[in-house]
Amino acid sequence: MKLFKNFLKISILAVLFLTVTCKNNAETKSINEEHTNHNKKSKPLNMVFIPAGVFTMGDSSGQDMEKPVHEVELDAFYMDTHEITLDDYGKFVDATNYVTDAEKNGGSIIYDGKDFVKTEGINWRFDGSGNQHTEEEKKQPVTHLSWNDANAYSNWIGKRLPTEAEWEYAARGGEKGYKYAWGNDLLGKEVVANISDENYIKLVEWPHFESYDDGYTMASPVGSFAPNSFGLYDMAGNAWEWCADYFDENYYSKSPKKNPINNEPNERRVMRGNSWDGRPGMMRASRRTSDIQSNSYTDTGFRCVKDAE
Ligand SMILES: [Ca+2]
Ligand SMILES: [Ca+2]
Repeated sequence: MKLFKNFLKISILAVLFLTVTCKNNAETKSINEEHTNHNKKSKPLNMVFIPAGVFTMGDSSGQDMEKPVHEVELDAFYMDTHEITLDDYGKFVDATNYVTDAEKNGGSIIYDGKDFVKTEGINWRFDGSGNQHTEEEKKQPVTHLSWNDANAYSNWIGKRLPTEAEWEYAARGGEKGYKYAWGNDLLGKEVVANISDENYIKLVEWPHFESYDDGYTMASPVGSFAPNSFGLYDMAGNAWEWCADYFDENYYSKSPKKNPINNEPNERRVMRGNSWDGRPGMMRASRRTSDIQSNSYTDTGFRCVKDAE
């Protein structure tokens, strides 16, 4: 009888142990594990799954507009692994005969050898120096696009521009919430992104990162550097990326916690991620900027997102 009682005790303890262990495993499944597991199953082509989650948006050591630092909760979504390329945008224009704002509004801004100036005839088919892109450059990010042009492509392909919060959450790479797409340290000598480097200073007198050579004066083919921990490329540098929100520098003091997007109309839209024109500190995932939504520049492009079902 005593033997049976002991057996019963051990059995009950074993069941309790297994129940608690299983429960803990379920609870501790991380955002990044969820990201990896989902991506193994299914996802839209050239997109990655970004799981629902809560993250800390903004930076107390950043610009005033990056404050107050606040918690944001987002639903899951898919994000393009790469910036939209010249190849991608060419397919859209071929299919729709879409005319960009630069073509309607007197050109776009390029470096003319002395300065960055708006130049008649420049549009998405041209590089940052005003040369027509070659066939070999088709994997570079499409630029010289306004927010309107980016939004038109996104609608055509059945996706949308990311909200500013989605963009920052994705750039920070998961539960660790990195300060930069590549991690928390400013930057060492390891080449991790296309920024203003030793090549750029040869072209233009501009603050750059000394002794850092990423190999590119202006745009690089998308995905030329390591991805962040969500598998997203060029979330720091290469091309600036338009986001869906209207820009408001005070938005963080009034934004809702869940799925924020500033839909209060004004003429400016959010841009994120900086470009080949920016120094390392400017690559902070939380850093915000904006422009008039019909303006285009030599280093401004975009990528799309899609709701996860
Ligand atoms: Ca560079
Ligand atoms: Ca970028």
